[in-house]
Order: sequence, then structure tokens, then C-alpha cells
Amino acid sequence: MTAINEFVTYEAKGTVGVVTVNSPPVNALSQGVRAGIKGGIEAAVADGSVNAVVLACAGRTFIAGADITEFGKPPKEPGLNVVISTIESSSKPVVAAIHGTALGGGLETALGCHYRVAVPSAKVGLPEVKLGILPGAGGTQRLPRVVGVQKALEFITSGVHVPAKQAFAAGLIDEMIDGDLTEGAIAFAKKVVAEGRPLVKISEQNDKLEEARKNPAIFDEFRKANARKFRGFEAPENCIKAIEAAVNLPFADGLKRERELFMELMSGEQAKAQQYFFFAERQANKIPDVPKDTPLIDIKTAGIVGAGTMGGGIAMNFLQAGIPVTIVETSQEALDKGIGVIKSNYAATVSKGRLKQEAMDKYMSLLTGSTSLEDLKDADIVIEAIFENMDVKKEVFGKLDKICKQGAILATNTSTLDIDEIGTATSRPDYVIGLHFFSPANVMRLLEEVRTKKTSATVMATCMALAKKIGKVPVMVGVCEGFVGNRMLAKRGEQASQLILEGAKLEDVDRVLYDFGFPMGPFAMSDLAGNDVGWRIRQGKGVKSPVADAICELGRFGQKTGDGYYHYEKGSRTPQPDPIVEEIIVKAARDAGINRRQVSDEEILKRCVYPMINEAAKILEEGIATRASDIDVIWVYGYGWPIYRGGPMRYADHIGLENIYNDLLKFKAEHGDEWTPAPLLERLVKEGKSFKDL
Ligand code: 3H9
Repeated sequence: MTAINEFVTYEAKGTVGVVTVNSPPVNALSQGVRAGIKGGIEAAVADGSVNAVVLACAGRTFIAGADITEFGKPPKEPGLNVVISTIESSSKPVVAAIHGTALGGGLETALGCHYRVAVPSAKVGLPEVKLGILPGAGGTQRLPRVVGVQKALEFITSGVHVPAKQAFAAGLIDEMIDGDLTEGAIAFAKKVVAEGRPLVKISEQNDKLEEARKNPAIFDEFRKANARKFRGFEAPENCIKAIEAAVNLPFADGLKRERELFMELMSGEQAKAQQYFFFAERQANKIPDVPKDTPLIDIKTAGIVGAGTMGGGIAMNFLQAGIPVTIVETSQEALDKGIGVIKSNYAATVSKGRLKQEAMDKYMSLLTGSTSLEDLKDADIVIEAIFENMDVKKEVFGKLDKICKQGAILATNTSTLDIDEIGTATSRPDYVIGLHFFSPANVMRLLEEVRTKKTSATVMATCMALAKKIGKVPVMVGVCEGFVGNRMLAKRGEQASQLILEGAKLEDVDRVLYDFGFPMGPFAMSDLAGNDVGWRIRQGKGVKSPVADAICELGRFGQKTGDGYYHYEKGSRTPQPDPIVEEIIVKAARDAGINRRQVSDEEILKRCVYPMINEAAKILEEGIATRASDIDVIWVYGYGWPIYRGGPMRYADHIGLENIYNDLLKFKAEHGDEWTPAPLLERLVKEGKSFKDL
């Protein structure tokens, strides 16, 4: 075996030369890996003892793409296109042997090979769009030449990881290997030579482009069909343009066009924000005082207290991950209702063809209903999801503490209450944690995990791992009112309510935030969630909000009652401004002695977003969030903050903390002390720093 460099080896195995990349953790295409592959292929071509080449990877995966840490730095030779062209122009057939994930530049490298084989568990994809860019090493030119234009449009603009079997069916993989991959790839390479198969250069194939050449409307149809999905994003449009170039230009010119479109995206803010977010999400997995090797509790069964909307939704996550669930309600009627909802949710998915009946049957077979907490005695984790009342929760936790086995985790789904206090009702406060799921709990990806002062490292590590198992993105935070997400959301809500009193139309507030990139504005969101939820919480606390209260007093609870801040026609979810609400607002403003005025879009945006950033600075200073980027993960996954703006903290850094600070002072002069900049923000501004420097 010859070491080409630190990352790549070359070895002749009989008549086949094997080039192996070994650059943990994911064999990303750093400069060294690129140079090594090029050197390895050149060595194989020069080696007279071999007549074919296999490109394989050591470790857990085939090449997972370009090295994202190199983005934004001066380019280093050889570029990936040069490496791929060295492979494609090899005089000996090159076979890519794929396991794990061949993604981005990894798949582009494989597309430069003459043939591709894969194990059944492998996945392939071009996920660059998720990083705000496009496949920049020929992927947009080669993929449509293999799978056709329609499929290429779908793969590239979604960034989906395609299972090997599906990729095989689409012609992207030439042979599936069941046994040892390298051995199978060598055997395949020998077969290629023995049968005198051609050196297939994808760049020279044009058949699959013909259909689109005859029907150029395919691109605009695709744009139209996906307009909602692509809203606000720049990368999908450039992906489409690059694929159009593949259809309309000769390969070499298409490659040049791809590069232009790639560079255009790479230099933009969206790509920087999305790449920042890639690492933010991974950072969030790390809790500084919880070592990587912390022993985990094996979660084999789960218990859930409360079969309402949240409890049912939470249960579904566990069932789908194959973890048996016992769900407990106080009455048989409530239990039957809760289980019925779970069942009908699954049945609806089956009827839409998105779930197999057998899968639904399997999930339902893992679910047991009970009206006795005693039935939770063997559960490894119990999640309480009953209504928000401290006394009731403490009573339940006291009972659970006596019933549940030692070593079982007791979690609460509270979104408002002090979890340290809940823990005092038990003899195991170190086994108590908050697991704040977002509604609908079976859909929303975010899981805000809330550590108390006593939660043990084992419990935290277990719950972080468990979250991944049930398909959630976990972020660990500390206890405070509203935790991180809702505490910031409350600040936005206060300003939205104030703005409509001052003269902004509520549909304008919603429009500005929608155009910023949120799925909907605060009033439309409240109508969707149910205005009565906040009303009841306010009543409990004795807090008033004149417009929101008046709307609820009229029974306008939102979409479910057909009226809320907006009017909804029967069966429609489209909000329509309602003069009755405008009257309520005008009266409330008059009662409060407010002179209504024109409010600009710019003011709406700043007054909704800057108080959130200011609150986040306080959250950081209090140590409730570990790092600024954790807050961004919470807002992107829990509240629909547009990922192409990175999250509120990244956005603040982009706007410039000094600009935000100055605006806060201006608003303070106009509206009062609640606008006082957070001490952390002030300090960062004085030191000329950003949140990213913390
Ligand atoms: C591209 O290819 C552009 C080309 O078209 C054009 C070029 C001209 N680079 O996710 P994990 C790190 S764009 C650098 O926790 P998993 C990651 O940060 C690229 N580092 O593991 C983490 O580090 P740490 C297109 C990377 O098993 C560690 O590896 N490709 C890269 O859950 C483990 O990662 C993609 O977008 C990278 N490319 O998932 C694929 N990838 O331990 C991006 C990972 O210090 N990667 N790291 O936190 C993934 O989707 C997942 O990492 C993967 C494994 C599915 C591969």
C-alpha cells in the first residue's frame, strides 16, 4: 500500500487499483483529500499492473461533500473540478464504491467516475441548496444527464438524501453490493474490463436532456409548482438556472455557467447564514459540563401523563421510533378520545399515501392506554403533559416519584412553570428535566430541553440522545419564565399589540414579518394556535391586553371559531381583515389615550425583532442559553425564523450590534425604559464585538 498523502492511499489488488480516502469523520473534500484523490487516480493510471480503478472510502461514509470549513477562505489547488476531470478522463475505468452518504462534492466525485456501486444502506444526494449554494463541481450538469431533468430539479432543489435502492432505480447507481463493498466493487470493475464495457463519461451523455430540450416550459412549471417552498430563498432559483444551462449549453459552457451561479450564491449573505447554521445545529448538541462519554440510561419504554393534544403528539414521536408508550389519562373517556386522535392522525397520513397501513398498525400496537399512574412503574422515562398548574403538576410528580422505578427520568412538558420547583415534589430532583415540545408535537422539530439546578449529566445526555432518536433537534436551556423561545416571543407579541394601537394595521404587521421570511405573522399565528390559550394564561396572572382580551370576550378564538383577529370563510384558512376588529383596536387606542399615526414597515420590523434580540442578550448573560447560536437553532426549528437569515443572533450580527443598540436607545427615548439595551449588548458594542465572538 502506498500513502499518496496523509489522507489517501493507493493499493493494487490484483488487476484493480484501489484508491482509498481516509479523512475522518466524514471524508470531506479538504485540499489534502482533493490532492490525494488526484494523486491516487494518477498512480493507478500509471500502474501497469492494473487495468481498472476503485475509489473507496474508509470509516463511516463515502465522501460527504466539500469541506465546509474551507468555504470563504482563499481557494487552494487542485479545485474539485480538476480532480473530477482527472477521474473522468482516466484511461482505465474508475468505479466509485459508495457506503454511508455520498453527498454534494462526494456525489459529484462519484458522478465523475465511469461507474458507481453501493451498499443498500447508502444514501446519495446533492444537499448544497441547504447550505445556500448549488452543486458547484459539475453536479448540476451531470445529474440531469443521468436521471433526467425533472428528477434532477427535484433532487437538487430539495437536497434530499436518496436511498441507494431508489438511486439504483433512477440509474444513478449501476450495481448494488450486498457483501463486502470493496470486494464487490473490485469484482464489478473486473466485470467491466472483461465485458469490454465503455468508459462512461457522463459529461458526454445527452439522451436524458432531449425531453427538456423539446419542452423548455418544464422549468417555469417547476418554479410555479414550488413557489411557496422556495419563497425567500436565493439558492433554488440558481439551481434551476444551472440545470437550464445543462439543457441549453454544451457541457463545458454549462460548467462555466454553473460556476458563475455558484459564486454568486457563495458571496451572498444567505449562503453565509445557512453555512453558519449548519455548524450551529451541530454545536447545540454539545453541553460544556456534560462530557461526551457520560453514561446513558437505556430508554426502552416511555410513559406519558395526559392524552391531550400535546401528550398524544409526544406519544407519536416515540411510537414512530419503535419505543413502546403507556399513556395515562384520568378518565376512560378522555383516554379513548386521546387514543382516537392519535389513530385518526395516522389514518389520515395513510389515506394520503404517506404512511403504510402496516406501519400504522405497528405504531398502534406499541401504544397502551391506562387510567392508572401505577402502570408507569416500569417506564424508563415519563413525560407529564397535563395543563399548566403548579399544584396539580407537583401532585402528579409526587405520585410518579413513588410509583416509578429508581433511575427513571421524570420529565415535564411545561412551557411556563418553574421546573426546579416541580422537582422539589420528588425525592429525585436530579432525575427531573423539562422536555418542551412544540405544537404539533409530532411535527415540530425543536425540543427545548430544560435543565434545573439539579438535573444530572446522565439525564441530560440521555435526553439529548433520545431527542435525536425520536427525530427532534434538541437544545439544552435553563429555567426561566418562558425558557428561551417563548420568553423572546413574548417580547415580539407585546410590540405587535402595541403597534396596532399606535396605528399599524394588523395585516401590515403580519405582512412585514411574513415578508421577512416567517411562515406567518403574529396575529395570523395567534388565530391558528387559538387566541383563548393566551387569554386564559393572562387571566391566571391577572394581566390585561385590551385588544386581545376584547377579541376573546367576543368568542373570536381564531380559525377554530371562524373569527379571530381576522375573519375566515367556512372551510378556508385565508385570513380576511375584519372591520369589527379595526373598531376594537381604534376604541382601545382611544381608551389608552394614544394618537394613532402611520407606522412604517421598517419600524414594524425593528420593533418586533429588536426587543427579541435584546431579550436574548439577557438570556445569554443569565446563562439560560449556553451560546448565541443555540438561540438561533431554537428560533429556526421552533418558530420558523427563516434559515437564510441564520437566526436572530446571527441576524443581529449581520445588521451590526451598534446599529441595533442605537435604535434601542431611540425607542427608549420614545417609548420608555423597557427599551433599555441589555448590559451584554452594551458591552459588546463598546468592545466592538458581535454575538459570534462570545
Ligand atoms: C459541497 O459539496 C459543495 C460542492 O458542490 C462544490 C464545491 C466546489 N465539511 O453531522 P454530523 C462535520 S457542499 C466539514 O454530526 P452525522 C460536522 O461538523 C457540502 N465538516 O454527523 C461534525 O463535526 P463535529 C455538501 C463536516 O453522522 C462531524 O463532521 N455536503 C462536513 O449526524 C460529524 O457530522 C453536505 O452538505 C463537511 N461537509 O451526519 C453534507 N460534514 O463533530 C453535510 C460534516 O466537530 N454533512 N462535518 O461537530 C451532513 O449532512 C452530515 O454531517 C452527514 C453525517 C449526513 C454526512
